[in-house]
Amino acid sequence: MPLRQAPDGATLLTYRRTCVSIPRFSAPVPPEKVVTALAEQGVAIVERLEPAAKLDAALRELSPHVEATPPGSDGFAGRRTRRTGALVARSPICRELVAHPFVLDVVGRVLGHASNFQLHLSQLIAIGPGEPAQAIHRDQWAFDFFPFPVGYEVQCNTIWAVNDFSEGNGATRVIPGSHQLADKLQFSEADTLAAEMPAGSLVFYTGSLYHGAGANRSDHVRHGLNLTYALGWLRQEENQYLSVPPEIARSLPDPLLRLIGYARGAYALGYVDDVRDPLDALHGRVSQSRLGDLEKAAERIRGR
Ligand SMILES: O=C(O)CCC(=O)C(=O)O
Ligand SMILES: [Fe+2]
Repeated sequence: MPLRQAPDGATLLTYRRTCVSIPRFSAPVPPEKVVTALAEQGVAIVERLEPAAKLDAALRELSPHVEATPPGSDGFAGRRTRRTGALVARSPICRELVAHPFVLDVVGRVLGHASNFQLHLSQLIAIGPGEPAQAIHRDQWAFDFFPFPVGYEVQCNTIWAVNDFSEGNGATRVIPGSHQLADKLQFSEADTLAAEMPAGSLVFYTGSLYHGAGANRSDHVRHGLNLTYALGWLRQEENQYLSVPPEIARSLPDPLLRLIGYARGAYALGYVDDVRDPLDALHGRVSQSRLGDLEKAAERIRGR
């Protein structure tokens, strides 16, 4: 990860003065409050949005796949960390969580400046004991380090606590307010706060927030379910068309398929052969729809 030092001490000083705590809510909470906190701090925790037992059941559904997952091959992925993906194909509970109405409501407002958003990746992150802290980074650097303008969010992440997240077991480390800082800054663990939360809670953060997985100094594995959403015109980090094989995809409901990428972004992105809708192509139907909404596209040009 090509990090570099902060160009001037002032930026870090500003951060230290304003970073007090991570915005924290208890479910149920109106989505607007979470969206406001995300606009202000780039991060927000919603405690106990789902029963801990539900996350535990998801872990049981995934456990054969987790056992078969090799640990990471470099320090960033974590040599004592397993990252198990294809969660939409592998876990009915994860399908529910990917399409969680409250989460989609929040994400839809954070990414509402584009014509649609989609699932970017699904990953159960199992951090083993002894894993050091991950380098502090922005997830949107995945887009080949393109310098998106400050305030233009391209990604909204969620990490569900499958077991309790604590400072000692590798809770995600975040720098509230850092979504507004310059790009490619370098931070250390001491600059961050631990997103501690009980199982069944989740932390939302934008792709612009500086963060990283914490060090696991405990004797047990930290399980976090990372479900990330990004603008429909960006390439997905996890290739859903291969991660969810067509025979499984055909059994999934249309709204979930749209969410994982069987949708056209903007006016024409993602069509199949003779400008067919991807859902028509998946189900082997003749085209029942035309391209996207031309009038809406025209409105966007006019800036409405
Ligand atoms: O697992 C975590 O707490 C965060 C992981 C992360 O930030 C990443 O892998 O990009
Ligand atoms: Fe990350």
